[in-house]
Amino acid sequence: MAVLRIREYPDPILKRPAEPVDRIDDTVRRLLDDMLETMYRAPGIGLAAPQVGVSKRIVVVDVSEQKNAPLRLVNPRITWRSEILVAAEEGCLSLPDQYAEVKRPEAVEVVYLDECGVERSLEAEGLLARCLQHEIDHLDGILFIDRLSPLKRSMVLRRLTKARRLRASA
Ligand code: GNR
Ligand code: NI
Repeated sequence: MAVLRIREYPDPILKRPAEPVDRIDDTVRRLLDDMLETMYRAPGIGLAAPQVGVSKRIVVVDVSEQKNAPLRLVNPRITWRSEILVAAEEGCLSLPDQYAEVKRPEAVEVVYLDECGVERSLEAEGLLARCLQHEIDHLDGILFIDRLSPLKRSMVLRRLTKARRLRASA
């Protein structure tokens, strides 16, 4: 397994809609494992392939306390969303150290292919539902800042620029 380099805003790959996977082979399975290792190392609770420079519809997630419940999702899609929205703080490995409240459906159903190419579905709420929506957004070229008001979005981007300036001068 390998730790991959995480692409950060404004890398153009993060804006591009990712391509569906047409065949789940060893290359895809190796990428899933490398993405899990990269996510655990970061550390993060989810990672989408465009974040490691691969424009394919591939996601990994693990919201467990003990980091022992990896989920591997290929071609995931949301097939149901609750009408109730909840706001909660989100961060993104592609916008390091930046956090903001994002409003999203409280619960979703996601249909996807597992690492063997078997179609599965899962219903999620709470942090798992939030993380799945955040990752599937990445596959559509959407970052959490795109779901903020223009004012909040520019505040986050200013903070990011400032943090980078400080880091560069340290
Ligand atoms: O590690 C992450 N934490 C997180 C917290 C709240 C909502 C979504 C996330 S996903 C993020 C990792 C990441 O950037 N995935 O794309
Ligand atoms: Ni993210």
